[in-house]
Amino acid sequence: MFIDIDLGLILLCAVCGCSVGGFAPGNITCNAAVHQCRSLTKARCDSSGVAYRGGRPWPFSRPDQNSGVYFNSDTLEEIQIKTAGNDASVGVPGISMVAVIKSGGNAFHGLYSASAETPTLQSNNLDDRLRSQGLTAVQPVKTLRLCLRRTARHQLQQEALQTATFTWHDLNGDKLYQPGEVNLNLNGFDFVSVNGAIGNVMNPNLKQPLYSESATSYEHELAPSVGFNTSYVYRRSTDNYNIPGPNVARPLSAYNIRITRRDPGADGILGTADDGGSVTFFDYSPAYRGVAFVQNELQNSPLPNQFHTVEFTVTKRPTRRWQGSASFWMVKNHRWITSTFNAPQDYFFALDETWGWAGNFEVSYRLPFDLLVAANMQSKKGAMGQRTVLFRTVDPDGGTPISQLSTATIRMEPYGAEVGPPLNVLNFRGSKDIRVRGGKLGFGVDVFNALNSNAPNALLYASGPTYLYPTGVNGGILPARIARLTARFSF
Ligand SMILES: [Ca+2]
Ligand SMILES: [Ca+2]
Repeated sequence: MFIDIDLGLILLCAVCGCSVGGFAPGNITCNAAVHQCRSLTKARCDSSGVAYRGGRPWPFSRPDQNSGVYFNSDTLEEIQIKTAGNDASVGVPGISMVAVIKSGGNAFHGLYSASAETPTLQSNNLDDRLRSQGLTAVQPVKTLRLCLRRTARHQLQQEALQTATFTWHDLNGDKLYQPGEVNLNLNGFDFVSVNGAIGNVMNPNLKQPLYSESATSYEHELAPSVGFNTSYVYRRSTDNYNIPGPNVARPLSAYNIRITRRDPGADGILGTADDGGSVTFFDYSPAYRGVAFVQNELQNSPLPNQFHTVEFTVTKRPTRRWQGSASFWMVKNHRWITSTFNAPQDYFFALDETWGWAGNFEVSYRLPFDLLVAANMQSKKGAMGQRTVLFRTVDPDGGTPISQLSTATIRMEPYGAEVGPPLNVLNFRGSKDIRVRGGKLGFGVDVFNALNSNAPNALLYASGPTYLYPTGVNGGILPARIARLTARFSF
């Protein structure tokens, strides 16, 4: 249970929507509009009753999942927030907000507000499948265990600036490291990789990525106070790069050791029904082993990303007691999952050619006695991804070991081959204001996630026991349905 009591700090119930389109569709995120009303003093919130994994309390798990921005609406005279249907004058995708800040005066004004959520106002949206994956609303669950087997490596850390990874030979089999079990020579036979400044080189010709956008929109009045808007946006980014960039000291031709392994399928276990075919990838020649052959250089990728977005919106201006809007957009992606290519396998399924979509629906109605009721629905395509397999050093079938790379994570299918259930979030709000001497008294009730959806925001795609498990804040799923009661007095 938590109770916020804010003196002069207002809970702003801005219904946040899905960020549309964008240069990085991986970041097309839906704030789910649930539990969006936060005070400036978020640290006072307790998280009991909220789903979480691994026994770790999430002190801020219930607030919005992406935004770190909190508005104090008491400072705003007027505000307009559009989650969709922006015309070409809005240069960036996503939410557009226009606000007029209050001007000062000699008269003293303020607002007192209190709101409450309790476990009795909260539902549980866990089902048997999620419970079997270790999610629970009331108690900590088993921690995901990382099993270190004999191929475990020893890490050497120097002043926390860089990390070298070596192959560890547990010569006496006691599962403990003793000096002499690893050749710590950075150019020696046990060297696997290095992270940090030691392996990075400057590229004086590096350019900043260039983002360009073309947009066009069309508006038409369908009826008095009802408008239709459609827009098309083309976005393109060039000269993209990923930190730390490709290793220029180890060319593509160095990857000349062919390794063929059997795909263990989604369960990560060989010899079961879901096994796939064989996959071939490459390890680099031992001649390129050692830190002398690590020179990561930021380089502009010649491969551009492109996005086409179309959007349709119908808006009803506030007349005859009601207002509302409905919008729908789709985006066609042409996005490189990585801009860094070293080994031939880095090109495997590296292009995201998916379609994304989302929709918003909002309506509010003013009943007699100044009772305001509102509903807001957001839908969004489910989490997308592609299955990967982590191939370890030793081939269970006795084939060539991955001697230099040590391990290889391989994308096994096109991006978007895995699509989670759509995210549908329905919220309701009712409020009533009463004029009293010296000010205005208001009462409100919100119901967030009325459908009690448990759709995941993100999933794990690594083949193995946790394949397609939800991951992230709140166990990776939408927070359960919850009601909030609010009272406020403004003067
Ligand atoms: Ca040992
Ligand atoms: Ca299998």
